[in-house]
Amino acid sequence: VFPRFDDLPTVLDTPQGCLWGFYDRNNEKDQVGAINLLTPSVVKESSKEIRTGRHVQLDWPLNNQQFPGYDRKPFEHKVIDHKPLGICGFDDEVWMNTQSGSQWDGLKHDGYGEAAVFYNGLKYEDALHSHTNGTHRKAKSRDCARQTGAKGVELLDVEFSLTWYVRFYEKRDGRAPDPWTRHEIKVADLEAALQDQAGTQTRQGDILMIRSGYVKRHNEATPAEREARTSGIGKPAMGVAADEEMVHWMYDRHFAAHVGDTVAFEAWPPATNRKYSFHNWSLVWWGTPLGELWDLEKLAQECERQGRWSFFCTSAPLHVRGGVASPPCAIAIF
Ligand code: UVW
Repeated sequence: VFPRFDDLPTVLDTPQGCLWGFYDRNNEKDQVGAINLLTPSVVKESSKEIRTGRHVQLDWPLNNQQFPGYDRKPFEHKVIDHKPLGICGFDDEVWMNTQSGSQWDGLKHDGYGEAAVFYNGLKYEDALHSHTNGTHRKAKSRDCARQTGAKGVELLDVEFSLTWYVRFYEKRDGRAPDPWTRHEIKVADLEAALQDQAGTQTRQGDILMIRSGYVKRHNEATPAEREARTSGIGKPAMGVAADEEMVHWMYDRHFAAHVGDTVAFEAWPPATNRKYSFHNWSLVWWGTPLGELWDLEKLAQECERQGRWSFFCTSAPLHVRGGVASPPCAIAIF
C-alpha cells in the first residue's frame, strides 16, 4: 500500500515524492523499483484479459530507426556464411545501441545529473562499474495478500496494460497534433481519453501505453524527412507534459511501467525547468521503467476492433548482466 505523495517519508537530497527505500526488504537495497508491482496475484488477475488469443507484436523491427538521435549507432546485421567451412547454413551477428529502436529504459539509463545518482541512491561510479540496477534484475515476489517473499517473478514477464492513443485527439479536435512537434499531452487529455475508451480504469501494476502516432509518422516519411526530423540532438516529439499535475497523476496510479511510441515518453526537448523531468521522476525517483519507440500501431487497431483498451502483455528484455536498456520483445495478447 502506497502512502499519499505528500505523506511519503522524506529522503535526503531528493524531492518530496521519492520512493527510494520503499521496496527495500531485509536490509537489501531494491534494484527493480515498480517491477515489484508485478506480483503473482497481479499476473494471475491480468491473465483474465486473454479472451480471444489474438496477439500483436509491439517492437519495431530493430533496423527501423534509420537515423537515431543523439548520434546513436544505427542497428547493424551481418549474415555469416558457413560455406567456406563446408557446411550449408548461416550464423548472424548484430550490433546495436539499445536506445536506437523500441526499448525499455532501465534503472541506470537516466541519473539525476546534479547529484550524479540513479534509482535508490546508486552512485555514478557504481552504476558505471557494477551490475546494480541492471536490466537483468528480477523482483523478489511479494504477494501482498500472502507475504510469501521469495518466489522469483521474471522482469516484466506479464502484465495487464492499457493503451491511449491519438484517436482521442482526432475525435475531439478533428485532427491530431503532429507527433514530430513538441506537443504536451496533459492530464486532462489522459483522463478524457480513458473516459472515451469505454471508461477504461487503471489499476496498480498496469502498464500505461500512450500512442502519439510517432511510429506511423516515421514509417510514412521519406528518408530525407526522417534524417531531418529524428537525427542529431533533441529533435521535437510529442509526449506527456512534465509538470506537477502529471507527476501526481502518474504517482497516484502506480503503474508498473510507462510506455510510449515516441523517443522520450515525455514531450521533447525536455522543459527547461527540470524539476518535473519525467525521466527523473519515472526512472530515478520511482524506479519505473520507461518504454520508448514501441510500435503501437497494430495494437491501436486491434483495440479499436475489439472495443476494449486493455489486454495481457508480455515482455522479456535481453538477459544482459548490468544492462542499461533493452529491446522489449513485447507482445500484447487479447
Ligand atoms: C531520448 O533519446 C530523447 O531519450 P532516451 O535517452 O530516454 O532514449
